[in-house]
Amino acid sequence: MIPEEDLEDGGLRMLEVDNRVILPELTHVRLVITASDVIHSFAVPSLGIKADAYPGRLNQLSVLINREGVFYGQCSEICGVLHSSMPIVIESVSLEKFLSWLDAQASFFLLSRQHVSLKKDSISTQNSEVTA
Ligand SMILES: [Cu+2]
Repeated sequence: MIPEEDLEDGGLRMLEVDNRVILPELTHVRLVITASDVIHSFAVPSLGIKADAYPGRLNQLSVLINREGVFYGQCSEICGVLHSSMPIVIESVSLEKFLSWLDAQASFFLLSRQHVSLKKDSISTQNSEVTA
């Protein structure tokens, strides 16, 4: 959740998130839902979807979004003291925009992995210098 003082103009209080779920429009998508701590409920009323998220179990939903847009939801289970701080935002985009977003994400994670492996290489190089 984005704190109120960090909201941009037009941002919705208590509903904006750091990372939106980006999905393509006019495409059948299956969402696999789970939890890592307690029981939550993944609900986006404007899309007509709601599914419980249980630790150690997988639950699934199918969704077909007919248009581009932004859809807001929240956890709808009383899951703990931070229950009111669990917004969900799904952004539906065209397939072309989705694919370019996917490429950007892949590049980002690939660069991140290279950065990590470079760090590991420098660590092992340092260790071999010490042991040699
Ligand atoms: Cu929750």
